[in-house]
Amino acid sequence: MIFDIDKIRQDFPILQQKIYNRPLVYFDNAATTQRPQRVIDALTRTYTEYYGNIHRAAHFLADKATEAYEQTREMVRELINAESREQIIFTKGTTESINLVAFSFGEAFIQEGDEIIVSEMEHHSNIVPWQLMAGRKGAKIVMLPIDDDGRLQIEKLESLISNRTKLIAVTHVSNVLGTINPVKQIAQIAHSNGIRILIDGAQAAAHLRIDVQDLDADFYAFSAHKMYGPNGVGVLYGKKELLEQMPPYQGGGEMISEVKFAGTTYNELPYKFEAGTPNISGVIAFGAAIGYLQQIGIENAAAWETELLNYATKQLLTIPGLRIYGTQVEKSGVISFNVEGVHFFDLGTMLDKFGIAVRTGHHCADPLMDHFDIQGTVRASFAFYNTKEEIDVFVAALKKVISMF
Ligand code: 7TS
Repeated sequence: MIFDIDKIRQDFPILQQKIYNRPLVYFDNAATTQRPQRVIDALTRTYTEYYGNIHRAAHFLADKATEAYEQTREMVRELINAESREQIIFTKGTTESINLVAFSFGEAFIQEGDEIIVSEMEHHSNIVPWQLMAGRKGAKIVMLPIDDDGRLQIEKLESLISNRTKLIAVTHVSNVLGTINPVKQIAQIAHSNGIRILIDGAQAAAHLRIDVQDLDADFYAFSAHKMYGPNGVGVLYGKKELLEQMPPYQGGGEMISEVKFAGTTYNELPYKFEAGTPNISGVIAFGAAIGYLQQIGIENAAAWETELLNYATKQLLTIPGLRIYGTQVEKSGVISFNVEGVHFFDLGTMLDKFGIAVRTGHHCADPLMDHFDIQGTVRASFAFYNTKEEIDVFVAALKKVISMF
């Protein structure tokens, strides 16, 4: 045991509950994690002590809220080792971060006939925004395939790159397979060909130490709600020279410098991309989540999650007819599987009756499902607050459910 798991679990009030009179086993952390009391307190404290609209008013509450909001920006900068706070843009989540880039980068840099490379294992939110942009600009999406182990075929990348390729969009960690992609190497290939890279960090930010400068990411996107923070808050990191050249994604308050009917000038970074009143309390509470995660230690969390992954994988593989999708060594704590003769949806529904929360379905990754010629899987995904005892309960329940079919 790397840290005191009983003590850690006490920090998460929701984990203390019983579901259908059984202790909750929460294995849906890839969809969204749960929040420690500290984050819930930060939300309440914001609303009870220093809530006001940020950046605009000359009064005490607004000043305090602005200070706390900007403090989170600095914490995010430090967390991912960005050069400057101007490169940290708050959005409502990974989805909005990617849509922002697809729109604004598309407007600034994509011409008719240009190409974007997108991997076969992407979540829909790293596919559809590019398709929308491609439709607007007359650009083309080129797919980077995976093999049957759930590995990106990066040896094919060079051959997919043409003189029209402008950007590679790839996930750091697959939400279905758990595969940790060699994004630093992909960035090197991209840059040696004069191409930009967007990394979808939704499944990485809570489980890997991210260093955007070391990765040499042009864009990096992630969500607070998958990092023990509030929902409705996300981050886009971007290289300054790109963000400066990109037009605003949305128009409104805060993103302007001066508005005249004859023409408007835009605010400086990062505010150019933060139109309107943002999720003030959410961003402030995200700061509390980052503080908590730093205290646990991302490396400690990852080591424990890997132990859980290995423990669960070993047990699951003893079940006849069970197939795991995604068998890479470089893998995060996500296990997607099917059991021969039992529909994934039935498995998920029955596991719920044992108080076990897993996700079933296509996991917003239809092209990946097509690769394996399946409609969906059962997915168990772990966080540092999960235990081996919970895995024992899960495996025993799974065996019981399978025997019922
Ligand atoms: N990218 C990846 C790799 C994801 O796993 C998700 C959400 C997103 C993007 C979108 O993030 P959002 O915060 O903007 O919604 N993934 C999942 C999942 O696997 N189950 O529910 C949501």
